[in-house]
Amino acid sequence: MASSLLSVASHTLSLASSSSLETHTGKPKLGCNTLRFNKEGPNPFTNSRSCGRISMTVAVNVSRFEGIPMAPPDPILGVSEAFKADTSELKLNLGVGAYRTEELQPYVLKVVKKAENLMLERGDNKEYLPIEGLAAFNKATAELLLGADNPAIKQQRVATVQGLSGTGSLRLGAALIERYFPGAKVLISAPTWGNHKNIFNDARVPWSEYRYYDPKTVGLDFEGMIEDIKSAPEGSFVLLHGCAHNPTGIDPTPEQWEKIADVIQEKNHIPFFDVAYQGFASGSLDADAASVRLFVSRGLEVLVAQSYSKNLGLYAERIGAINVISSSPEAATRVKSQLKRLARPMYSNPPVHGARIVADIVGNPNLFNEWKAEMEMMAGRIKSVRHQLYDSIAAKDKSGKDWSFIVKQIGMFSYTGLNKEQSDHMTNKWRVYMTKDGRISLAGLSAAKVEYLAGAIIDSFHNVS
Ligand code: PGU
Repeated sequence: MASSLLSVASHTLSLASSSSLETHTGKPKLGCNTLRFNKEGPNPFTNSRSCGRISMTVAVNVSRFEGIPMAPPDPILGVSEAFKADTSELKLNLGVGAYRTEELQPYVLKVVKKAENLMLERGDNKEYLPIEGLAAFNKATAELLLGADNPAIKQQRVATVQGLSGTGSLRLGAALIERYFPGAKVLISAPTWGNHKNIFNDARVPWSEYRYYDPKTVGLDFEGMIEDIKSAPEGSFVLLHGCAHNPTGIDPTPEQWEKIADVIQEKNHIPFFDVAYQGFASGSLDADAASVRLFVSRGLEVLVAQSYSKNLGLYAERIGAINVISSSPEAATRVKSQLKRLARPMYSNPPVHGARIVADIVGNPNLFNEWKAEMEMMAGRIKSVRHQLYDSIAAKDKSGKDWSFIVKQIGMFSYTGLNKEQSDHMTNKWRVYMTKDGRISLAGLSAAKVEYLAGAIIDSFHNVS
């Protein structure tokens, strides 16, 4: 009985969806109306649907959402949920890439608090922003990325649109690719940040992977990377991590970046940079933007998604931008108009709070310097626990295994090389929460927990296969 009800229900659902398709393609609608009634008035237990000459009544004790399966937990944000649910005193969250203090508490930058106070003093309003976002933010963010005196900015070849942090900005870039480069493929590093593939899948942009990480050397598979970029169809998009590659923490050297740019240029590919860690890799905003600036200085057209989640700790404010550097100001103007057109039906216009914070900090030399000092402090703390972790593992592990990759990697993460079973063991036995690809966020580690973590890693590595 339930199954026959279900089949009627799903039939009704398919009629409903075909009618909406016909509306989309401009064909006349079938004129479906969903009514609920009986002689006494509305009946909550039946659902009568009339579609032209077809009419049926469906009992609604079977959910209309029956066909929707349970989604799996998110591989990164799901780790934070599992961590919260754990009552153990030992628990340590090294899953999400979010900065913590030595006391393992979230950190709001002092300079951010100052900017927020300024906003209150000024009595800023909450009016809608334009679709493209806050003008002062867009100017500041492009300048921070490219350098204020970059010729591309002077020649007005940069289209910048405020986005919903790094993710939303990548999504806008993906939507632009889908609409104006139909069939073009995006090349993604193997491995990469867990959400990249979702973003391009949902935007219906085909992608394939290029080799990046070599488990044998625990380093960059540079030859493989170059080969794969070379053999991709001309005019592909190449997604590159501007600095502090997530999850591996392995970046190309400046010489390797030059060679990557050579191949991309030869093949007429379009680089698409994801810059989520500017200032967080080295502590210097300029040094961390060098890869992007190199490509722009060669006159290449480049897409860049930026995020202020990490470097300003504005995770929940959802502040970032998509920049498209074009070869002419006219192209940049048209691209910007289309980015706005893509944003409007998705979320209309972006939130103002984070944009004001960034614009106020970057636009005020005192606040800007305070930010740089705080960022250096955060990057420095992460570097320090990275070295402590290496020292502790190297001292404890008598097996002769070379753990020096820990200190060669940069940024927030260490890619430990632990496999899924070993990572599960880290969580199940040691209550160390981490992603299943063996990545740990060093931003979530304190000096006090280093010894404990070192013991957990050694145990998981040697005692679980
Ligand atoms: N790009 C990369 C390479 C990232 O690592 C992240 C965040 C983003 C973009 C997007 O960050 P936004 O907050 O949208 O600006 N990665 C973190 C945060 C958790 C997540 O997966 O969103 C991480 O732990 O990998």
